[in-house]
Amino acid sequence: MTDSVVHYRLEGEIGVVTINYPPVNALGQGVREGLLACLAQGEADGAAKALVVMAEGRTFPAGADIREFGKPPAGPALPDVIAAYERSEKVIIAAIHGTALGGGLEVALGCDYRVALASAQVGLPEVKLGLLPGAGGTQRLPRLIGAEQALPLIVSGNPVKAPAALKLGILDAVLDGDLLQGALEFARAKVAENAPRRPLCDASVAAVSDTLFSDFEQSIAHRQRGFKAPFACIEAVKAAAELPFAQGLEKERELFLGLMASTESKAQRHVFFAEREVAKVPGLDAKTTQREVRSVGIIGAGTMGGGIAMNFLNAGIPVTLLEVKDEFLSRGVAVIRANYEATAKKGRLTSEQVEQRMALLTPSLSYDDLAQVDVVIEAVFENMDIKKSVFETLDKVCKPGAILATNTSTLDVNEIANVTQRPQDVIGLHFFSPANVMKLLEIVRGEATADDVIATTMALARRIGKVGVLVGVCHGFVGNRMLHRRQAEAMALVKQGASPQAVDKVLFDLGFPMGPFATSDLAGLDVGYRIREEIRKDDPSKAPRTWMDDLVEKGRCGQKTQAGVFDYEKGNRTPVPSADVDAIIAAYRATEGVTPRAVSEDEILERCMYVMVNEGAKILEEGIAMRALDIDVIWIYGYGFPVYRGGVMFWADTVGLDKIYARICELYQQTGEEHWRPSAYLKELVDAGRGFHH
Ligand code: T1G
Repeated sequence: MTDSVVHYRLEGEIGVVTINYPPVNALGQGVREGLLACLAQGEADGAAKALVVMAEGRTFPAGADIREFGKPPAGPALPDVIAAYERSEKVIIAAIHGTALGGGLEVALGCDYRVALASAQVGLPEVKLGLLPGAGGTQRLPRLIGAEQALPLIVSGNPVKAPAALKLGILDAVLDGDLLQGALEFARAKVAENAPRRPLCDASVAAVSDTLFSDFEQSIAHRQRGFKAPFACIEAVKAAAELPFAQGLEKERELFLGLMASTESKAQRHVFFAEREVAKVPGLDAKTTQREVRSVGIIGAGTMGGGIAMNFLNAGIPVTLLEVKDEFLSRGVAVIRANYEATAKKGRLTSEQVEQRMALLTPSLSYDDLAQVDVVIEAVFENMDIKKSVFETLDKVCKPGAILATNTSTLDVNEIANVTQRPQDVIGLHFFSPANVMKLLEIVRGEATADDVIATTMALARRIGKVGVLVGVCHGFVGNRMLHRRQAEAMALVKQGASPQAVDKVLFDLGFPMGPFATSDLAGLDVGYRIREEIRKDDPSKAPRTWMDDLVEKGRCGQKTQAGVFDYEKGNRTPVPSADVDAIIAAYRATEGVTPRAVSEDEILERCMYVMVNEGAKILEEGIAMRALDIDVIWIYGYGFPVYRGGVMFWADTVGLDKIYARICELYQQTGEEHWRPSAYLKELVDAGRGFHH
């Protein structure tokens, strides 16, 4: 008999059902079975006047066991377990600690009362997995707190802290001290006052305004563009308001099964696990020691340096911020303070939190101030000579064992490491702009980088709220190497006849927050122009002039000049196609001897996306990324790839690698261009009838 993961015992006159299924007491098959068995024990126990349901370990159940999804369903089904608790003759109290999420909260809603520790949180995050609460949550929560209050919780999927949950009416009491003792006391009081059972299935949803659901749907339409689950959540809550409980449950089930089978949910569930998998480095022993990080030095107080500094200040880690000139340093510090004050104005920081952060920041004009820091991150101009001289100095100044990191976005980390006597301590920490906002951190391991440096920086990424992904050294590492391919293809499409707005529309419709040209306008066209001019100084053929250079030389630098590839009205970030730009492109085509042709949306999508899939496959072949899921996570957290498509490589699997491979071979045949040379790994997968993820 396998040791049950749910136990029953009598505490005085109260029966206690306790779940013990690490790590998060997920409601797997064994737990569901155990809950029914222990309910039967409690109901048969004459000495038990009421029952308490709780869990050991970190948390009350954090949801259904998502590792079971996609496998043949094994009974008992969670809705049936919850119904059994709801139908019980005995009063049942859920005692919550940790995070009662999804099915966990749904189990608690099947109980008559709910109490929780003040530190607990409750929520229905299913929508983040492309699902909806599928065990009665969309029907019981509106009956408990009303549809108007239930809607935002279910559609956002965000948890609420215990005190707020008490105010909403989800909880009946918030306890201090020992949960079990508090729950037993609460249960005894309910027994003493002969408190009634409160099955939510017998309640009805309080009347709502006629336009509640349509108004709410309108309010999320923009942000939830392309997602399915949020709109299904609204439909389910609407059913709760309009149908009897049993029929509402049926509607919820129908919607849930539809979502479960959807590509969108499979993609979002893939991302849920992938963003946790990336932290696990194959071959790096989980017990690898880490170096202590108590303080950080950052070189460069510009946009990147300042943004990087904020991540550490937010995590309570002291930062020494070094610049070469006082004027740059003061401006950098002022920008950091201004960012915090803007956040405080939105109510997301208190003024004392702003001061706490600023107190951890030490501006400096001398490398000597970095002598004792544990990690240094340089964020100076993207020029190899400058970076080398910075690392030569760091090598002399920093204490032994200090980790020396470069924020370069494309340069060779090995070349930088080799100017020091300690290449094993050198690593790349590639932040994405704006560095205090974007969650992705590409962690670039050099040939000599030591394992404990990798382990330390991967842990540090989590500590500052980043999703750290380990990558190897090549031009552009993983994200930018694929991005450069897409940008080059987008430029080629425009040269051949597509308009910039047509290219942007295709990628916007796929789900990117904006297309490649609107993105360039946001970043500033002059950024790329300066890099190309640098390259052209050595060898013009390496960066041939394009219509983009003409734009910059005419002062069209993007949003910041209200004119770039597109026009922008003052104070408005909406890109407007420009006749001037069309003329510049036409003139460019003429000088290149190109007669423009019609370019279909399919061709735009295939060429912009398949070139990235092919590059991603080559990146895997070369070992620059460890797994396809690492590339997926990079594109979702670094470039806003739609999470409901799972990442570039997951999306490729849904399109079909055979179809993609055939098109790549065609394009290689037509153009002979290196970036269309089919990846050998991609061919191997296609020949084996596999995808990147299976
Ligand atoms: N099922 C299975 N494993 C889970 C899990 C779950 N629900 N939640 C977490 N894990 C694993 C996770 O993969 C990791 O494993 C370990 O636990 C620690 O997680 C019917 C259908 C609870 C806030 O969406 O939000 O209920 O990597 O690293 O940062 O309506 O996990 O160690 O092997 O994230 O402290 C709804 C998902 C499910 C909650 C803890 N519930 N989990 O965060 O640790 S659908 C959720 C979380 C559902 C019902 C529907 C977080 C956490 P490993 P972790 P953490």
